[in-house]
Formats: sequence, C-alpha cells, structure tokens
Amino acid sequence: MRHLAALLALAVASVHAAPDLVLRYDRPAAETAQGWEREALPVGNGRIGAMVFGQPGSEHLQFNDITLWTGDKDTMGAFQPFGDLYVDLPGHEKVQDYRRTLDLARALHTVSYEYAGVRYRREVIASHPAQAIVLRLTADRPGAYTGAVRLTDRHGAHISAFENRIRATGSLAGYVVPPELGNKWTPAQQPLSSNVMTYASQVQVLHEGGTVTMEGNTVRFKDCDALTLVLGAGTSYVRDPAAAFQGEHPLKRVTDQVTRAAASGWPALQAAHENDFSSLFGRVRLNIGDADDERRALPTDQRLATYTAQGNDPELEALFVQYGRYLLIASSRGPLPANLQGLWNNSLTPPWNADYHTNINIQMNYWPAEPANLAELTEPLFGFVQAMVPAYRRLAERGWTVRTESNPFGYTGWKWNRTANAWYALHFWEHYAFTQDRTFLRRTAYPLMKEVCEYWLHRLKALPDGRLVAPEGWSPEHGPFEDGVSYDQQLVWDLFNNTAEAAAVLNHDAAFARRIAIARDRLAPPQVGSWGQLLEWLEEKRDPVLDTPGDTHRHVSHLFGVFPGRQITPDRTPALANAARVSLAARGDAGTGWSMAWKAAFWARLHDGDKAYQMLRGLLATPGARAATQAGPGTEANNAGGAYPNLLDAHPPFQIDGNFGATAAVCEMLLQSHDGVLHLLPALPSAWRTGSFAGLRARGGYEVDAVWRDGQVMSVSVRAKEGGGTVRLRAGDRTVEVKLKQGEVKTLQWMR
Ligand code: FUC
Repeated sequence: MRHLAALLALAVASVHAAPDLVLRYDRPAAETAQGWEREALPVGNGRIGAMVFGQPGSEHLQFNDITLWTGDKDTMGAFQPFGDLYVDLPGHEKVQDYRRTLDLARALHTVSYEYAGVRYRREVIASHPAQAIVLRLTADRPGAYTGAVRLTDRHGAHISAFENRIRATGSLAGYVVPPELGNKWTPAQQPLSSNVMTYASQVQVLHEGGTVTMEGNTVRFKDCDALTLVLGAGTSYVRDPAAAFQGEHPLKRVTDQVTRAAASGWPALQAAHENDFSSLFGRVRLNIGDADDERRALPTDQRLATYTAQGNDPELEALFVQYGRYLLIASSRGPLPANLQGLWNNSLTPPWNADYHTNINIQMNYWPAEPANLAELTEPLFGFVQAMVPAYRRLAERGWTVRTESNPFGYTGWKWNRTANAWYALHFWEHYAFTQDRTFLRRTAYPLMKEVCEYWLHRLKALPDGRLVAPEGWSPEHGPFEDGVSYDQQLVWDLFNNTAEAAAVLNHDAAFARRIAIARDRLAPPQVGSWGQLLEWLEEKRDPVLDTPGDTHRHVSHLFGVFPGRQITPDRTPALANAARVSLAARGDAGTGWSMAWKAAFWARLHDGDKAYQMLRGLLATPGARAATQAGPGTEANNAGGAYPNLLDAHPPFQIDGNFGATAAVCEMLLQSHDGVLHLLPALPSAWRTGSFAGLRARGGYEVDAVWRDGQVMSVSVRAKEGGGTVRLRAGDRTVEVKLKQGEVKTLQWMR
C-alpha cells in the first residue's frame, strides 16, 4: 500500500511538471497609441503597477496607482494614469539579439540584447513587500551604461530632483482634463468635482561604478557598471467613508518606501519579491497537454497567431489560464479592487472611465479568486463594497442598492442595476463557502447579506397569483425596464438561498432565515419559452429581435442561475438546464471578451466541455480572426473579443475581465463544487485528453489535485484545508464518499 502511494506520488509529480510560464517576444512594445495596451507587458504589486515597453534606446514604464481617481461622491470622474519613467540610452536604438520576457511564476520582466559587443540585461519587478517598482540594469562589461533617467507626471505635478532622486508631487484639486487631451466637456458642462486628492511619485537612482549627476530634473549616469532604479508612488486616498476618502499627503510615505527599498539593494529586493509572489502564484499547477517544440520556439505573439489559426497548443492555453492568476495578484492587493483595466490604464479619459461596472465586470474580475486559490485577493473587493455601502444606503428606503457605474467615493451612476447588491452579497458568501472562515461569515458576510435581503423583502412585489417579482428591473443592457426580469429573479433567489444557508451554518437568526426561505420559494421561477429557451423576461416577448433565436446580444444575464448562481444545474433542474442550453446556443459563440468568458463558464456548468473550449478558443485568438459571423441586431462590438499580442483581453480596447473570466471558466471545466459534490472534470474538452491540476479550491474548504488520462480520472487528492467532514467526489457517473479530518489529505486511485 505504502509502495503504491509512493509510486502514485511519483506519477503525480511527473505529470505535474508545469509547462514554462513565460511570455516572450523578439521586439519591444511599440510606442504607439495602442502599443501600451497590446504589446507592453504588465507588472503590478496589487496597488502600483506599470506597463513596460522594453525599448532598448529608451526604456519606458508607464506607471499607475490603483487609487488615483478624479470624481467624488457626486460625480463619476475616471481612474487616472499616473506618470512615466524613462531611461534613455543613446545609441541603443539599433541592437542585436533582442529578447523581452515576462516570467509569470517569478513575476519578473526582462529585456536583453547585444549592443556594440556588450550584452545588456534589464529586470523589472513590482514588489509587494517593498511597495516599489524596481528596475535593474546590468551588462557583461563594466562601465557600459551612459544615459539619463526622467520622470514625468500626467497631471502637471511639481517635479524636483535632489540626491539622485526625482520626485513629483501634485493635487487633483480643480483638475480638469484639457480638451486637447480628450476631454469632451466644454468648461460650462464640466461636472464639478470636490476631489482634493494629493499624490506623489519618486524614483531613486542607485549606481555601481561610474558617475551620476543631476541636471535640472534629469539624473544623468556615465560609465556605470549597473543601475538600480526604485520607483514609488501613492495618493492620499483612503478607503474610509468617515474620512471622506481623504487621508494624509502621501509624500512622506512614498519617500520612506523608496528610501527603505533603496537601502535593501537589488538581490534582497528581488528575493523578497519572488518569495512573496510565488507564495500566491505557486499554489496552482496546470498541465493540460504538451505543445510541440516548434510552437514552443515561437515568440508569444506569433504563437498566438498560429494558435488562432490552428489551435493545438495546450501549453499556450495553460499560460493564458495562469496569466489570469498573475494579473489578479498584480492588481488586487491594494485598497481598491481591480478595475476595468486592472490597474493599467494610460488614458486621462479611459473607456467607461476604467470604473467599477456592476452588471458583470467587477464581479468577473473576482471569479477566479476562490477556485484558483487566491482567496485573500478578494479583500480589496470586500473592503470596497463595505466602504461604499454608507453612500449606497442613501439610494434605498431600506438596505442599499447600486447603479451600473461606480467610483471609489460612493458615487454610482447610469442606469439602475439594483440586484448588483445581491451579486456583491454572493461574493461574500462564496468566500465563506470556499474558505470555511466562520468569523468572516459571522462578522462580515452575514450582516451584509442580511441587509441586502432586507432591501429585497421590502422591495419585492406580489403578482395577483402570489408570485413575488423584483419590480422595474433591467436585464443588463438588453430590453425594457420591467417587473420580474429573470436576471433579478435569479439573483434574489440566490441571495435568499445563500443567506438562509448562512444563518443555518451560524445557527443564528432562525426566524429571519425561515422568512427568506419562504420568500425564496414564492419568487417567480425560471420559465421555458416557446422555442425551448430559458425566458429572459417574465413573459415571452413578441418582438422582432428580443427573445428570438436570432438575438445574439452579448449579455446573457438570464443565465445567472447557471453561473455564477446555482439555481439551475443539469442534475437538479435538468429541464431548465436544457432551456439554458437552447438560449446559449442561440446567443452564439461571438462576443466581447467578457461575454465569451461568461459563455465558457455557462457551457462548463452545463457539462459541455467542447463548447466551453470553443469559447476559450475565441478568447485566446487574434481579435476578430475567429469570431463567428453571428453579430445580429441588438449587439454591440460583437465580433471584437480576443487577445492582444500581450495576451490581454480585447474588448476593445483592453478590458481585463475577459482574462479573469477565462481563468475562472477553466476552473469550472476542471472542478465544480456548487451542487453538493466535488465534481472532477465536469466539462473536460476532447482537446485535453491527458493532464493534471494541483491546488484548485472547492467549496467546503478543500484543495484538490487530480491526474487524468484519456479523459479518465486516474487519481485525486483532496486536502481538507479548513473544515473537513464527509465529502462526495464525483467523476463521470461514479460518486464516492471520503471522510476527512481538518488538515487531512487523502489520495484515491480512481481508475476502475
Ligand atoms: C458593460 C458591457 C460593456 C462594457 C462595459 C464596461 O456595460 O455591456 O460591453 O464591458 O460594461
């Protein structure tokens, strides 16, 4: 028995040999209007981050802080780009053997090339422990570096320099985007903002060998062996409504961060960064098959183009899945959640203000967090929601609610999206479901869920036949505002269902739990329409487009109950699951990035691996190249999804939800746990015949590893990280029960 376990462990280790997780290019990112979002590579420590261009003659880091926003509690404003760091290396424009990489596992960006017989190398990290972005320049010959460092600011900050440090300090008070920089408002129309945010950035230049001098606000270096640049940035934003979101001037904090990081030196900074990053990133391994050597040899942009045309590159697919995890770690460890562009945005007037959109986008950003073993990265989302609730309460007689757009000062605008409160509540519940953190459930999740229930108990209205409906709702961006739209109904069902379960777990509030369970069962339920579809509205429409098989609108919100909800499952509600399949098939395979990612997750929950895979192919494709020709009436930018050469999701422009949604959808293809059983490979596509995963999380506090061959599960390990008890494991149509104590791991050889 022992012997068998050892053999099995060996087999598991060999199939777990993770594919190389490196994006590589043989040219720098273009300094063009779109180069920053399509070719430059993102680094981030969860709060500050940069797009790195890798131009040999002038390195460029376009950097941001996730809290730099215009707007306030009364006006929307927009997430803002911060500034730019340049390292000019005159002469290095024409170089040989150029290479640029982003190593996801190490969160390390590198550039290397040869110039005038010298091999040059650059490394960039965005360190969470040091709260700084660090750029290291080395060469294989001493004295090879001569050039200059410049720091710019996008909002006209005051720039000064002293002791090899350049610093920028400014304020957004009274800031208005100049018309020549894209502001469409006339001065009279300009919405007044009382945002008085202050901000600061600075870069310290450290050198080995040679000399460094200051010339105005430029740091010049001559004949240096190596350089280390430490970049810090911050704002006065605090996630605290009681302080009106306004804290101390960040200058001292940023100065201290840069000083401390500079004192550590590169080797220590790099080592601490890698330890920190890999403690999160290294939790999940994924092997869904091998690529051939020819593909492996291609730079990522060419590899993507080849894959778009020919498929057949499971290593690129695994890289794309892991990229979503990389991006979440890089954009969700600060005071605010990842926004529409994570934290990378270079425009003063970004699309949709690079905001927090509540009808799919902010939620999708957090879909991978729990299943892909990054549960602690949900903190910025939860902290954000809690900090906004006092303002959102003003929008409701009881409880709170929200509109479609939102900023981090409590403002929420554009059309009502009232059930987004229930959607937020779902994330709180899921955090408990995956982590079994009862303290979080009792103190944080339950009170929030209950308040949202109170909103809906108050707002729901009874139809003459007794069914309860959410009045005046909107199936996001599709059709009219009316009573009982399926999206609202399913969200409220999910809210009541989860809250009743939460009360039971906590053994608390039994009377309230009974009340919401009764209300849940009175909600107008999902219905099947005349062509077998799941109805999107309470009554079937008589409309040339809406609710017809020809309607290919990108939002598919009436399938919420399939994913991320759990009202509809193939096993418990097969007729509704079939109707969901009919609706989904009619909506088609095209879409913007997030739309395709959502569809991939739906197909996974409907146990159709090949359809889910087909959606994944659309997401990981040169934009426009693969999308079906299904753009019909009522659709917007329906053929535009895909991935840019840097593998960021195309909306267009770049919108990060599709990256996160793709990662989450693949998790759903490999492991599901929402229907009372840990279901292994519930939607394995035929393209992934043999493979393994390690470290995926399941509800109940479990961590799961699995190995499969020819589509059959060979072995599975379940670790009761938290909780424990009896867990039901399913693969295909076989289910077994396993008892686990907290902390215990059990490995089963599954093959019959
Ligand atoms: C929703 C979507 C759009 C876009 C925007 C940010 O409104 O309908 O496609 O993703 O959010």
